[in-house]
Amino acid sequence: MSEIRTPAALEATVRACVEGTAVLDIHTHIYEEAFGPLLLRGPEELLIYHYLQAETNRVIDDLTPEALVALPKEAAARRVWRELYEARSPLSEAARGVITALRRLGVTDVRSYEAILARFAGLSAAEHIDLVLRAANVRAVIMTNDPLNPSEAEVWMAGRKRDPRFYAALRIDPVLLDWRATCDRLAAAGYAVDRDLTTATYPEIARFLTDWARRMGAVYMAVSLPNTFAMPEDSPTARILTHAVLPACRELGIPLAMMIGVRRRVVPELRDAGDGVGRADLSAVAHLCREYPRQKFLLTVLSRENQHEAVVLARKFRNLHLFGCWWFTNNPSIVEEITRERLEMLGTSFTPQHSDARVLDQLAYKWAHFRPILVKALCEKYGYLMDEGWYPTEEEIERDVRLLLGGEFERFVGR
Ligand code: FIX
Ligand code: ZN
Repeated sequence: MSEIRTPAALEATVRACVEGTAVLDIHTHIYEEAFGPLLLRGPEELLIYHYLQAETNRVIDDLTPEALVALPKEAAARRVWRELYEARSPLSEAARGVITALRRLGVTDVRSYEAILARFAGLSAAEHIDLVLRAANVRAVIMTNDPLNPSEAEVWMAGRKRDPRFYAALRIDPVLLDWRATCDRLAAAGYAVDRDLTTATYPEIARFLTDWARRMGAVYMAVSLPNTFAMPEDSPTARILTHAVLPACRELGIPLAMMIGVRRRVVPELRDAGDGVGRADLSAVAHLCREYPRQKFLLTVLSRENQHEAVVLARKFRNLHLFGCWWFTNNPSIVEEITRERLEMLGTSFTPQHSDARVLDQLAYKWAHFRPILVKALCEKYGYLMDEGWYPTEEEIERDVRLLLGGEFERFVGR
């Protein structure tokens, strides 16, 4: 176990460990092969990512937002390419990401649209998954699974062979946030539920959740919550959370992941590209962690203004695990700030990033963009220790990086 004594050796070791450690990506929207067309992949899907639709919408005036998002895939991708890659340089994080992904996946001429399409033509889903996971050095991903999506439910009910690199997470937004509409769907599926949330309805909602979580082998339940989320409160969301979701999580022994701070459909015509952000009141999270000490919670927050408060909360509660730089915070300048802040207050006891990939190929850029930021942040922190005569070994750095890239999450969830 040789100690690292110089800044150059530290840099080289941290870089090798961060690049060489295979990641467990704990929140994505991609699917394993068995889900067929639900798995989005390839250059056209990369280009029509809703982050890029939002950026294209800003620079055109011949199409309304509705018309832009309604373009067929091929035309939409070409239009994004023309506006964001030909009429101007792809400097934004999402636009740059497409170039990084294409390069890492073997496109040699990233200026040629035809060469880009040709690189992926004829690739099977299985080959594509192998290529991307290898290029991104991702060992496994956690999907986002919605049993109320009929195309998804059909695959689960068919019980096809599972890919061990893909884990499930049960997404429960419709149950918590749109009870009136969801009630009818649960009733149609054979659960004795009532729109008025009678006492007998909660165990039936919990039964729906436990049935699906077991069918999927869900690692956690997850919900994206608006910035107005409040607990305790007399609202359908708070009541269902208290009387159905938490009992179901308790029975299953799994965490609840809360992603807080989205303002859905600020510009509804833009669909996903029209969602925004708002500052949340995290006393709701403090309430839950305190009232349910044996329930584990995963937390990520969307507003930059909530990040520091979230880290302080995580210091208080061992049943709270912070993860990822979500969506509008997944920009290098903000990721660096948040990662340093978390290392400074939590050491290694958090998961600094997830990809949120909606398109398989995005794994290649999301992780390629994150790793150098982690290297920089870690070198700073080990460097401070070395200044005072604490010299880390390669094995210690490897261990710490493993914790940050999935190991600490696995410890937290007990897997
Ligand atoms: O709610 C979520 O899981 C969000 O990550 C998505 O809905 C969002 O549209 C997204 O893709 C963010 O990266
Ligand atoms: Zn997401």
